[in-house]
Amino acid sequence: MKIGIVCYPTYGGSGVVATELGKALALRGHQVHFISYKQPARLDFFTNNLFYHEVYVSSYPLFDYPPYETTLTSRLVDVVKFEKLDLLHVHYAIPHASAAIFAKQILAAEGIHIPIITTLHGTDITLVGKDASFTPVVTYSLNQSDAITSVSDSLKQDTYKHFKITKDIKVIPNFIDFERFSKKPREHFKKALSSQGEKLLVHTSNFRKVKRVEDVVKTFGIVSKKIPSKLILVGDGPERQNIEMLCREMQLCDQIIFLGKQDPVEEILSVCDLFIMPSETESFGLAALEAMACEVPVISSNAGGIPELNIDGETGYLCNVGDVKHMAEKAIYLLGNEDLLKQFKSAAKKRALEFHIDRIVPQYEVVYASVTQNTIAEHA
Ligand code: GMT
Repeated sequence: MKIGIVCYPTYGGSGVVATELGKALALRGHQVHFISYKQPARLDFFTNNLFYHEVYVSSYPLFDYPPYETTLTSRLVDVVKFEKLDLLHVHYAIPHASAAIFAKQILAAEGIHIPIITTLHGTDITLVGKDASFTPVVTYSLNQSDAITSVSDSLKQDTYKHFKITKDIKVIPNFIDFERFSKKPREHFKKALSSQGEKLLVHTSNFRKVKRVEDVVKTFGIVSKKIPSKLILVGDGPERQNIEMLCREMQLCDQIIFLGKQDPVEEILSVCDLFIMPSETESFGLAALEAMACEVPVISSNAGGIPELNIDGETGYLCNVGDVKHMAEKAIYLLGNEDLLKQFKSAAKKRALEFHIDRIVPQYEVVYASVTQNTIAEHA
């Protein structure tokens, strides 16, 4: 099949999932065309069936706000026609779904039928999308999509709650590539981070408010009083400076290591003992899945779709949002019991295997087949 993928090119979860999906589809023999304003961060190799089409946005001085959606729509029309795409798969509703639906209508006027699949990732519904100023556009573009998928059942229910959706939403969870995300023997690295054999707690995120990184630090503040430990913070974003200030106020600077944005996150996860994800909302929790694949159990909030991944008392623990005392209690309990920790580490990996890329990607192919049936019959 010839598949167009529209996504954000940045390190955000939706862009990562879209790019990894495109790469996997290309390996499975499809021709994949990425369409975005920058080359996606994870698009680190090309083959003869993997393409990237850049969207250029005009900087004409009249435009206080660059008309990205209009330019994207035009580019979609162009790529669909020139490359003879079979379908467009857009990731993150805003503004990708509405741009795709407009492109579909333009193409329909020229007698070209292009099916649109919209995948909902989280904040496009739970934070940004439910802002009333987006409601009519998001509702219309979802209802006009030929198929809608969401990364968890929780996000599916949120979508029905916040928008009048008349279509079925198919849940296809995030997935993980075990060739990259698996525990690597990195003893020298472990020694460098925990020279005295301290336990290593880790958090990776884009340091946005919704991630509640301050709860990670507060939890660690309690844990470090009982368990010799260090906290590794991976990633960067708007809250980074506030978090640095908090570490200073709590006099934890010696025990907290800020690594900033890191590509080989699997190398870091491989030497860690416990992942902390206290998010306010989280549609799935891809970062937790990456940790679990590297045999790191997870202490998380019970927000959104996280309980569909992290199993309380088996792969980690679930706590109410903001309950740092409970999170710390559970962390101390687990880190203080070597046998239990070992058991949780292997349970985390076993659970992650259920989201193996080879199990999940074919579910998207089934959706593609269902929306292209008529088109392919027409072409035949
Ligand atoms: O984590 C983020 O805030 C980025 C965001 C995105 O859409 O780029 O991630 C969302 O999509 C990921 C991939 O489907 C999910 O694993 C994340 O849980 C989700 N984030 C939130 O819901 C906050």
